[in-house]
Amino acid sequence: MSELLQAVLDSEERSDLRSFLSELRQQEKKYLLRNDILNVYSEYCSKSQKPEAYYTTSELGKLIYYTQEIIQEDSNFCFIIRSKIASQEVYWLTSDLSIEPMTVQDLLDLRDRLVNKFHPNDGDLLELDFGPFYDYTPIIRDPKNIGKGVQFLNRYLSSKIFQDSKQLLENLLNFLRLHHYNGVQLLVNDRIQSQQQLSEQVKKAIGFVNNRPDDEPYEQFRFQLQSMGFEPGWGNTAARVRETLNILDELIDSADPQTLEAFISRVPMIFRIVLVSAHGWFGQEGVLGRPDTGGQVVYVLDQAKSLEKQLQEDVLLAGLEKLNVEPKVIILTRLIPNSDGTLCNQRLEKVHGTENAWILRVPLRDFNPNMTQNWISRFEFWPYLETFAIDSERELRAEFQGTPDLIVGNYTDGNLIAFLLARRLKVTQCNVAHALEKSKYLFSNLYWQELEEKYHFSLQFTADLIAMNAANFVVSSTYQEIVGTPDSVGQYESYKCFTMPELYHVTNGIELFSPKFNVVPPGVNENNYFPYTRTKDRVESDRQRLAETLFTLEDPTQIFGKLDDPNKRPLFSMARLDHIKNLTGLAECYGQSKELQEHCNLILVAGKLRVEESGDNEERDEIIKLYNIIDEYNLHGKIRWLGVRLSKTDSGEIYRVIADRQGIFVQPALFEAFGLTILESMVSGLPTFATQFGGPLEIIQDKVNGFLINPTNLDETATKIVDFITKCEQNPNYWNEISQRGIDRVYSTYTWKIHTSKLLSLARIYGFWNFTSKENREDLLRYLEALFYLIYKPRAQQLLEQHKYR
Ligand code: UDP
Ligand code: LCN
Repeated sequence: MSELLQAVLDSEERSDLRSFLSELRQQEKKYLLRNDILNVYSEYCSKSQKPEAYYTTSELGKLIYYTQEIIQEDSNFCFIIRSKIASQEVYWLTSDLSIEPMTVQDLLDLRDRLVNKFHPNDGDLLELDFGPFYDYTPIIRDPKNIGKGVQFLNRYLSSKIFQDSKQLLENLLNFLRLHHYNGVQLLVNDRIQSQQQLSEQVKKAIGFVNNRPDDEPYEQFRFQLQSMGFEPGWGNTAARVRETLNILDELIDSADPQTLEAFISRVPMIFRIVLVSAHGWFGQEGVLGRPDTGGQVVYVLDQAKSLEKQLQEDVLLAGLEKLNVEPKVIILTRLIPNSDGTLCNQRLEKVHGTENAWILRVPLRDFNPNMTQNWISRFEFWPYLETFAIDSERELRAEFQGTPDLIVGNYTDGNLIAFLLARRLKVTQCNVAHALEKSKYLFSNLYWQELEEKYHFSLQFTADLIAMNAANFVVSSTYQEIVGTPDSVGQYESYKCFTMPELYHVTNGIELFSPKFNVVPPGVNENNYFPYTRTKDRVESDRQRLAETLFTLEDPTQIFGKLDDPNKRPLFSMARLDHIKNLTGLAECYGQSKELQEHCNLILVAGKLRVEESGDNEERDEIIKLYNIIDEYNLHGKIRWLGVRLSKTDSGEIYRVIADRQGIFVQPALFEAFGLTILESMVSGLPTFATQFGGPLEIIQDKVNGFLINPTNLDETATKIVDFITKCEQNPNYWNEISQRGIDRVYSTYTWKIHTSKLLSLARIYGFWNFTSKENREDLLRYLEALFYLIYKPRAQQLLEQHKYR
């Protein structure tokens, strides 16, 4: 029995619970989510004239705080209580306060009945349960360690070496033998045949390099090492080879997690990487701000550059330079023949500033040219993934003249393609979600049938389940992306248990305590985004041109609004014009606050200015809404709305121009998975106000290096910004303090260097783990394949049929 429920029943508040249930019965809604529950509770408290402290400190208050959902059926209730992160308890409460625990199956049936999709005569639905497949793997116990998979795995593996050193060291030796580059053996050769020999030869080799000067190049003693059983890959100088051998020696003698990680991180096993970002516009110029095209493109491009650099450094340090080892990174995306002035119709494009990182664009098979020659929304892209993966395999093999060592998927479609490719190529698969749509749209699974025509969630959620379970490891940008916060469910967590009425029930969709989850936040491109005070790195003519564009230029084709007083402090935001980005909410907040209007102008860089220029439903709705708000609150003369596509350099400079005027950046999204614009604005030195819903909650430390806002509370948001401005006016240094702390926060925690060294280290450790563990993934992968062919594929084919007539 839930301790929270029991506490209420054992106290004098038992009758309060009864009255609260009666309040719930008066509600029109029968399915209440957390916000609704809090509202009903607050109404109940005020109606019953409860003292203020009761709201939070009473036993009932505590129960309500942890209750995520309440579902009413007849006059009884189902309470879904999440008293701990990543775990839920479900109870059935009757009017006489008897309480019964409910099984997951009962809960899913109840939800189905709610949408009238329960037909007992039809028998049961397909039930998906991934739980048994995780029985093979070690599981994290404490929720606070979720997302620290690799640390856990290192501890686990090193304790195994300790317990059963012979077997694991044998595995390690076999693992070291595996590595080649273009047919050249790396690390160990046939002269070392057993773990015993490995241990002896390592000591001998250490003795040998100990007598050589630190900086002696590896090439000068390569052959002596070879005769002892060691091939290239241990280091580029005597000092580096000695260091690596010493780490291995320590690992053999007394394994601990740090030594294991230090050693495996040095194993030269990754030279070729594929980053799959399949849908939409993927390019280096002229694509950002288009529908579906935002942070993911920025993330993948910056990651590719940083990975290449890191791989080059690793190759150098491992002493592989003379073998002509050339790391290569390929971003795999779709080719769009009608490319609207972008380079998305080019097969191969080099990534700027790299030696060997490329964008490889593979065309979709020509089905109906009206579809496949044009941009396709991410919600419609599903029928093309399988054939795209098959065609891409051939192209990748040709480009690499071999196979890649790691495949990283991005977003649902990229992750599914990564699964298909990794399966065919037998390569480590990593998943990056960016944003999981399931939690973005309320009741997206329960009412999937009604939403299907527009969103095709049945395909998306099935693809998510397949890819996230198949991945060897998952990289998330924040902890809450996996398991949320004490009062909100995480994005991955929302896949744990849900119903797709009439399609399937998911009773255990993902193991959140699996070490496959790793929090590795992205960084920010430091060449484009840097503090506004670094004047020597700024181009004066760009600064002037962009200041004019932002505040005074008249160009009705791209810019709306003329400012009465362009010198007022700018309140700035930049985002795609999506509903969830809520720029219209920000405009409304500004419109409702006379004080904000007095102190600031509102400057928005977003989407397009005209409905007829947009091919995206949500963008069109938001354009109309924004014009309505401007008229309703008469914001003419106070607002500028720029429907421009900025070049990469301009998009960096624009933040700095706002900072020159001691402006403020506001990110008002209703939900933001991570929020790269927040890093960009902070590193530029702009005090940043960002949504408390999602990733920004982890990026910003409230009132220390930025501010968190509840964008649905317009009044409170306006007051927070006005308070900040007032404080700045009283103490002119306050703006600088927050600005500097924002800059420090990004440089200390969010750099691409930190990201890629961690990512590569993960790839190596998981490579080793897969090799050594007895885990049998084949049964899981077969189950996932069955899902793909039996559920995903027929539905994708149906959608393809519909595309025929577009
Ligand atoms: N961006 C841009 N022009 C726009 C809108 C966005 O250059 O009109 C860029 C922005 O600088 C950031 C990215 O697109 O690098 C948006 O990333 P974020 O993670 O904030 O949001 P997403 O669009 O991925 O949801
Ligand atoms: C998608 C989003 O919605 C953003 O919140 C992220 O910052 C972006 O991807 C990059 O991961």
